[in-house]
Amino acid sequence: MHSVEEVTTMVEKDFVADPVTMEMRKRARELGIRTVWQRYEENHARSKDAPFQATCMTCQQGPCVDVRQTGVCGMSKDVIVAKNLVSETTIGAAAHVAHARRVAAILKGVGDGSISGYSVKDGERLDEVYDGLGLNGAQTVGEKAVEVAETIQDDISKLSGPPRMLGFRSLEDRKKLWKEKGILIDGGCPEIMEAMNRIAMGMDHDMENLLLGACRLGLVDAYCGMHPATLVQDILLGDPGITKIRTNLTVIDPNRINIVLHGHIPFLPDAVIAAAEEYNADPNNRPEIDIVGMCCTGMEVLMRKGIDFAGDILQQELAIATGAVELMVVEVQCTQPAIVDAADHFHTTIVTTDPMAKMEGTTYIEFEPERAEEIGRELVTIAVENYASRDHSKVYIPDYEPHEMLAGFSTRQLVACLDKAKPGDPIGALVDNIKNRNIRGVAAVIGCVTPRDDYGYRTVTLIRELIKNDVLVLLTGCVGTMASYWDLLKPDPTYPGVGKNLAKVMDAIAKANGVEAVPPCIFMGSCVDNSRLEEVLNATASYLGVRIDQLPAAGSAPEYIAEKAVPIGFWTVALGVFTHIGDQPNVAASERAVKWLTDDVEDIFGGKFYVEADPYKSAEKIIEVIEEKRRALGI
Ligand code: BF8
Repeated sequence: MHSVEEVTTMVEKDFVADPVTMEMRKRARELGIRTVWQRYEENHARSKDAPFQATCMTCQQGPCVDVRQTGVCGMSKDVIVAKNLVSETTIGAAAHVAHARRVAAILKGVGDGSISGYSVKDGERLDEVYDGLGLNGAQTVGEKAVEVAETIQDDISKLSGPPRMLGFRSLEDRKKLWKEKGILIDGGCPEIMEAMNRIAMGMDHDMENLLLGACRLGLVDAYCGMHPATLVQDILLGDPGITKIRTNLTVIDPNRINIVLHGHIPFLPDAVIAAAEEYNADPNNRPEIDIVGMCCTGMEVLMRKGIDFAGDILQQELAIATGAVELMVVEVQCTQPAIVDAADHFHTTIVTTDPMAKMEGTTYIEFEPERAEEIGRELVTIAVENYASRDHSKVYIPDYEPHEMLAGFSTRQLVACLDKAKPGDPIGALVDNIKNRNIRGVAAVIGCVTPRDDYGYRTVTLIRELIKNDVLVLLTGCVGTMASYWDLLKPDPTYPGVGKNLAKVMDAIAKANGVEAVPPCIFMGSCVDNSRLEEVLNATASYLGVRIDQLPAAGSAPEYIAEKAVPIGFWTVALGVFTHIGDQPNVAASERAVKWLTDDVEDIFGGKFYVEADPYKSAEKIIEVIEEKRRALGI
């Protein structure tokens, strides 16, 4: 358990915070725009003890705040914190299932011809998913698309029986274990309903049963949310290809009409990009439109379309504070409602597009996939017309070059690169280097960015420590793109800061692929692309003939903030992964719950949570775990 002091802001004197973000924070303050850091300070000062208290807001006998013995109903602190955690996990899983639901409907519409703005771009992926789900009999691409879509929809809704996607994407030994331990799930929506049911007043009062329930929601998130989302996006928008893009707020070009795409589901963004290209193709239309991405949608469009990335969750008000954004299009998740206040200082129009994510003070244009092209053009027109209202004297973009980022590493791209290094045996190329200690182990560093510390401190320091010690780092989510601001995704043949053995492997892979260098870390995409990480784990475990929990591998979400991260964490623990989180969820009031999450659960699934804010200590522990796993494997 951690003391209050340990989880408050960390600042290290030698750490250089991103100067662009720091300068824009100052600019925002001068303009009277309250940023997330300011709001964090104000709120944290009042609520810093809350994570260490058991508080139940469920029924009207309460609320029971900072429970000392039991709540009014007699509920123990252990059960209160477990119920609260299940609640958070349910919300996170629901977000990813809703994402999958939306994209499956588009796939179905493309298949049956009712949606014409998208098409099957990756037939190979469609075939792989169609076969993997055990489907057969379809004659045409359209029929296959419909069947895959309906299977995903069935996985989401079915009352009994495990999702077919789980059968397709997880290893046999895991499925067996989950069945034995009673967490094999039914359809996503019934699971979410039962999770809400079990946390209703007077229902589940067994802490372990509740926490196992959170593990179930981890599986819901993965197999009814992230996996289908990634797969449908690959099928319809194409498998990512390796691409070089630029990052940070300075990609916003003061001489262009700027549209920021913000959210998580890249279908409307795809239509906006197409409409902007159409606009730019006419030489009479000047200045040109520039599209930049933000948050996970930004990661989706950088991976597939080579669109520059303007900012993560903490930078959204700052993007508007440049004064050069005509339009911010938001679909779902991770939107800070404060962008409306920021936009009030400028001409920026914010358009919300999803019926479950409306925001007061914005323009609402619902995204209907059947009208994608038309809506894309409508949004472009809004941006173009709004450019006339820009006050050029208020434009302020820090004078720094954007950072370079080599991205687009889907699992297939990664495997293709490895295949060049060891033709016909790509996973062998990875495993050989793990066995001979050139790569000590693999760590996936994922998730959000917190306003707690010096911007970037925790993640960047952790990654630097890992790569220095020859740990291969795979990245997804906001921490991944943020890492690029410290050039951790820039190919450099001198491999600065990379351990000499890991650098040797990277150099060999680069040479085999005919390029000068590969980046020190591998960026694999958005948060739903955590599904790609399971592909890597499964392939490696299968190749070695071991379980996932035996691999010299670990996961880390050093700065998680969103509820979505919580079911992802329970999923990785249930997969058998040692899972580091930088901040403890609000469970510290229960020693039993903390012990279960950080210790007991390992006996069940082979994975567990480990909480540590300090990046040096976290890196040390991850390396220690990797070494233990190596010893156990005799390598
Ligand atoms: O899904 S990393 S802050 S943008 S939750 Fe959100 Fe976290 Fe960013 Fe994407 Ni993922």
